[in-house]
Amino acid sequence: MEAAIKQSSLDIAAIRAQFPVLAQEVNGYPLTYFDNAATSQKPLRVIEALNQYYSVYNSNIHRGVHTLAEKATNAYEATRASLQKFINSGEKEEVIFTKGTSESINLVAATYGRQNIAEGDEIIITGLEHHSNIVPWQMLCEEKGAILKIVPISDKGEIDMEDFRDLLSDKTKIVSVAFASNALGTINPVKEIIEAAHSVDAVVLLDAAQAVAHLKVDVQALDCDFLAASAHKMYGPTGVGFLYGKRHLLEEMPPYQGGGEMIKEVTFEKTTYNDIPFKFEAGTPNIADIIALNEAIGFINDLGKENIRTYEDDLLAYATEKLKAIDKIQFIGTAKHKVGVLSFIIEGMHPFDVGMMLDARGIAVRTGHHCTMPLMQRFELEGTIRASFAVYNTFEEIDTMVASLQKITSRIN
Ligand code: 7TS
Repeated sequence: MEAAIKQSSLDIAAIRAQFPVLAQEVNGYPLTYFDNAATSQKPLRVIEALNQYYSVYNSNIHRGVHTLAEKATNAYEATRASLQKFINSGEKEEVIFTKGTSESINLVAATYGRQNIAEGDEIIITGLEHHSNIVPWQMLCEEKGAILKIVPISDKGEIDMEDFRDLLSDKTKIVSVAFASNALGTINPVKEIIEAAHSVDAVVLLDAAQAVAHLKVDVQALDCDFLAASAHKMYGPTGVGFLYGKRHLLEEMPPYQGGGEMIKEVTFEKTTYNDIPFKFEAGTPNIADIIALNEAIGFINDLGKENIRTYEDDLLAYATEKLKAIDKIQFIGTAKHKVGVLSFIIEGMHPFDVGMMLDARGIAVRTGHHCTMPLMQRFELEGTIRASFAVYNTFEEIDTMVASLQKITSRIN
């Protein structure tokens, strides 16, 4: 198949114009930013929302009677309402603001996990998880004497549902899996996983860090119990993210941290806790960034998730086809269903060196283990070179990367 540039319904030039960071040269070359799985760039409307908050209505939320406090509170809560629609949760109280995916998973492990996991219980994850979806469960298992079970990963980078079903039993209490893999791009069969896990009464957490900006996420249709994500991978600011949880679970869970805002009444003898979501939002949150996240959601909604998905799929197909021309390239992760992540190695070259040489040409890729060391061990690799796409990337940028790789690899022949 000849790689083809497909016409998108999106105006990519107009989209790029909204991202000031893209209009620069790096090391004397126009920036090609292919590190979107690590963090995406931010459109002007997100940057301006931050500026606006600090310049015009900086104020603490939920406590003040004054005008600025009310404005800040309304804007903060407006983001929660937008997120509710964005992931189609039944109620906005089911959306809790956190620092990001890592904190969201830690929150569940430290509250639901501590409350419900006992010695001999089992928690299932897959072999492609990010460290953020491994370590909190390991810590919990260590504390409780529980057992962490791992669904193996095939050579293509997929899980086999039969393997997953084999691990499921009455002992399974939590299943926590990536919606999509940051290192390989694999989209897991999450709907099937959830149905199977529910058949043994286990709860399911989806790590949606790599899904929210690229795939349709409907927590009610999926029927997941928890879902974690980060704003900074969906065109929003760093330092914020969210946890979705079903109301009855969140209500039964103990608080994560103590402090202001999460209480109803405090005496030295006893404290009663606030209702959800505030029970889980102790202290002054990252108000500005949460407000700016609303603009990131607006940016995605205005373009349309379906349009974004189609365009990124075309970029991925084009890049996969074009990169085959590189001598001694080997793709790591060739799953049937993938988000726009392309991991590869070049025989005879260290990924880090390739990354440095691409950077010298203004091309930003990620190299290394991508915080998935067990997955790299599975492929007997130290790391890969990873190009990951966002809606502002272009076919021409892919041509630039391929041409650069051709030059780089010609030196080792
Ligand atoms: N889960 C997945 C699937 C991720 O890709 C990441 C971050 C996280 C969890 C953690 O998110 P955080 O916002 O709490 O840090 N992934 C990457 C990456 O691929 N390169 O840098 C960060």
